[in-house]
Amino acid sequence: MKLFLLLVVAGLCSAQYNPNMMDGKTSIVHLFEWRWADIAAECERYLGPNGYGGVQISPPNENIVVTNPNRPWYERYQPVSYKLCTRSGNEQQFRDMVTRCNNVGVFIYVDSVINHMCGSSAGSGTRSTCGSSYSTGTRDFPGVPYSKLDFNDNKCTTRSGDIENYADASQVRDCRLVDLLDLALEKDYVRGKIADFMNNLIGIGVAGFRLDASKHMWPGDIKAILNRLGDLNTKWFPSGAKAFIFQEVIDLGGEAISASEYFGNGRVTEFKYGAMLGNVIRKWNGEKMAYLKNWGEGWGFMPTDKALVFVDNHDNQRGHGAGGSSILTFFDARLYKMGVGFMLAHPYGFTRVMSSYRWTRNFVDGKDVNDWIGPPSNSDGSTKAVTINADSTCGNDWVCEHRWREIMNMVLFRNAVDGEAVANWWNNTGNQIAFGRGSKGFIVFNNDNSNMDVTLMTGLPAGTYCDVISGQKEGTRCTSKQISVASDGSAHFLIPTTAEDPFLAIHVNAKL
Ligand code: AAO
Repeated sequence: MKLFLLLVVAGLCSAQYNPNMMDGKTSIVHLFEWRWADIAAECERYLGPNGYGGVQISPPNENIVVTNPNRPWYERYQPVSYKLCTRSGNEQQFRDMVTRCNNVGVFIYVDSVINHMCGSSAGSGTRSTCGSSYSTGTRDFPGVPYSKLDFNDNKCTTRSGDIENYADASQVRDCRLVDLLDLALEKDYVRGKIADFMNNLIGIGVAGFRLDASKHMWPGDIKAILNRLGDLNTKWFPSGAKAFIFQEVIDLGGEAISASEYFGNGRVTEFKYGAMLGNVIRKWNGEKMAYLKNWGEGWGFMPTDKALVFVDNHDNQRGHGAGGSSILTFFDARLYKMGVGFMLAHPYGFTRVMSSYRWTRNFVDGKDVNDWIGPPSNSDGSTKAVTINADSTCGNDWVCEHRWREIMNMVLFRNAVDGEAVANWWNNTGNQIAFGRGSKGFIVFNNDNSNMDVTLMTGLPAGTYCDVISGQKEGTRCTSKQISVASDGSAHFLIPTTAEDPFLAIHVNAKL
């Protein structure tokens, strides 16, 4: 009985760290600002067949329409109601996306903005994505409904009503983040409205949630909301399965609030990961790849089973949030592919791949003044479709990093080596490193300014393997480089500094 209780409790607790993905899948992709119709098609034509386990979607609920600047991406972080109605699509399109993605084993993770509503200076009107009215002066959001009783105005002690000092945990949670009207999450009524919203999504079939601005919510308030969530839809998930939870908490150290306060609710974003990996790959601050030998907890990161990791996210790829200029993005494609390649090869954390749209950066005094630019859109403000070119890249200014051969193939690498520990680590004293994952896969990087010509122990069974960075296995041949592993497990690697991608990876599913 004691054992039974222990199992039940462990089962309940462990679920929110578990992404609920299909067996053998290990990564999700953030399809930032994509339309639901495009995501549904992408699940069927690309993500399912190419090893992706899920999609983080942009906030699906109604938001205010910001016109100055003109339709920035960030308007979606200013809710007006919980109706499923945004530039990405309406409720029927949302349901169609969830059903079609789930049916091909690619699950949906919803970016949930539950800490706040829109900015206090928005005024009043019906300029929202579904026409719901709002009045920020009186704190009225009839579409929910919320009234002035449902906000933290009385709890916040700063003069401006905004967060003024991140060293004070109470104001970070009870005051307004950049003017956004802060919901009173300790109220039963507010918790109920948020739980209804999330349970509606669970009923439709989503697999989990990113909790936006979690640092700005008390961990206990989040817990109280999570306790009200029902089990996942048994049409696609085992009975008793709970929604996967990952909380956005920026903790680079040195503030009043730490990420560990949120471990009891689910996983937490590890922002140190992308900031530090960027420094290493760029060789800034004296960093070098050889130091990656104890990457993970050894670098002061949170425990691996609590971490959600990424090279860049929708904020720090454009200078919002945290991380600074070290963050690697598609703008630095060669370095970016190495960074994402390393992330997907290394066992630490649960991995999220970023998929962006292109915009023209314009740095003024070190700040990109175009950081607000919204998704590719038509003159009426509607978001442009994701078109697919003959070479499988995307059109209409969608970058589709997740379709880059090197990145997609490393998602498949991660699936192939899932559960295997780092093995056969090798490094020179600089930026040439190599490591395996058990006897399932092996990766080699040359980020030095000299050619790499080495014979290394891979730990892989003897045979001929296709390099999945310069090409891949197609039928019975390799489309590019091939590597032969000798009977003792060793192999010869040659990576010139001038290589288009100065790294190389092989795994058991790409063996001839
Ligand atoms: C927009 C306008 C505002 C306006 C507001 C209301 O830009 O001027 O007042 O509307 O009208 C996004 C945009 C915002 C936008 C908002 C609403 O980024 O610009 O405001 O939508 O439309 C903090 C939060 C974190 C948040 C991040 C952006 O803690 O939760 O700011 N991220 C999420 C979303 C994000 C979204 C929201 C939350 C809001 O991912 O897209 O905002 O829903 C420190 C703190 C961090 C803090 C940063 C930035 O970080 O630690 O907690 O993040 O500051 O304020 C070093 C430090 C690092 C520090 C960093 C920056 O790296 O080590 O700790 O510097 O100083």
